Amino acid sequence: MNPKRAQLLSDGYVILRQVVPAGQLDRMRSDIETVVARQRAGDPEWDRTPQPRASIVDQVDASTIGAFEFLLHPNTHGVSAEVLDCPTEAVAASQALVICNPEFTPEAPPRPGQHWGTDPRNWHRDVRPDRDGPLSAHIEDQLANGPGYVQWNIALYEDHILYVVPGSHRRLSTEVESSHLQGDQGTTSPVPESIPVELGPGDGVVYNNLMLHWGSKYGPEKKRRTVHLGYRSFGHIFPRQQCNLPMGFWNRFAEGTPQRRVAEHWFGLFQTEFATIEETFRAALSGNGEAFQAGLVRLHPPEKGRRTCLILLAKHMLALHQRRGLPGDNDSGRSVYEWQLQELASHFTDRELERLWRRFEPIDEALRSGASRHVSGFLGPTTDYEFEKVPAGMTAEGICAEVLGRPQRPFHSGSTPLPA
Ligand SMILES: O=C(O)CCC(=O)C(=O)O
Ligand SMILES: [Fe+2]
Repeated sequence: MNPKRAQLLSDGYVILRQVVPAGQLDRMRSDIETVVARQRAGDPEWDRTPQPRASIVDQVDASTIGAFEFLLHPNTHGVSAEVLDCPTEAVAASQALVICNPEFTPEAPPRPGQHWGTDPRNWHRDVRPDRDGPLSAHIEDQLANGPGYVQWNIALYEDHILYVVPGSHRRLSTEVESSHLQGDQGTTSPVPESIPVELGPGDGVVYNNLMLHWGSKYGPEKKRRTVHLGYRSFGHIFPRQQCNLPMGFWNRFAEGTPQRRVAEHWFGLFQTEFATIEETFRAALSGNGEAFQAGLVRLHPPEKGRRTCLILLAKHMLALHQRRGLPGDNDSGRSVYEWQLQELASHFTDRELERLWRRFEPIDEALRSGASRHVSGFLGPTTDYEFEKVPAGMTAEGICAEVLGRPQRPFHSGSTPLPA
């Protein structure tokens, strides 16, 4: 195994020096400064936002396209493919932001689990149980197969803000961590065994965002321009990350250029996967077990961990069901994933979506405990979805039978056993 992948699998992150080659740093800084200036000019809230961010793809133009081209570089795209153990042709960028410092001293972040979600200045894993399912499902899948997504922080100026707990992506939080996080200010102070990721100008960290991490201190003291990227692999596992780049992102590159071809290919990877999702849902609708299995195998080739793919399909189904009846025409300002969901919803009639949803509903029900709460160390709002554990008795076979309209026996929901 290549050493970078080995380190990503064991520690959850790899620090790399000069991801932005020294000779390109000045140009990258100036392109990104233009991106940030544009985002700021277009957002009246920018100067009041404690964690200001800019969208690279939305803000580049022909003269600053270098900031977007950097996503195709061997040091970013190439290394992502290397650590994901995939050919570069099977890896696509899915996120491209710049994290900036606020120009004022913000108040302490709100407690985790607000109705709108959780501020990343609290310790967290990038997991939302309401949208992603329980953490242990993702850990199980990735222990068997490795991750299908990596995230990057690439510092254009020295940056020690991100803290991580090495190895925490391979397990649930320990009792020590949980009691720290539950304590007064526990989500905003260093967790035992955590370390700051120390990046010099141009350095980057590629990491598994299942790992416990923390955006420790956002303030005006130090300029922060940290490029925050995500890359997805295809044909390996079916991860929870979809394409957050804005719809039409490939159009930023001039027609006929090699960069344009790469970006179009990336969109093609996401579209091909979505076509498989559609076929899989259609197979469920018609009760065609063989076609359903074939779709699953394409989405998640290894058998081990396929239950996680089924849980995520239930999440996508929920999102589709919520979109039934909405118009699907306008793509301005939307991410590729939002566009794809709307597009897919429009391929089904309302009755079909209703029928499909009723097939997936028992899975959704079983993933809820019935009691709303927020567990520190997660993103998202307070919810009754299970944060950590997959309900006892929920197997891949059981889910398939349910979805194909041949339920075996009800799943046990919740994790509290009934008194004898
Ligand atoms: O500020 C950082 O580097 C961390 C941000 C983060 O964890 C997030 O946005 O989820
Ligand atoms: Fe995060």
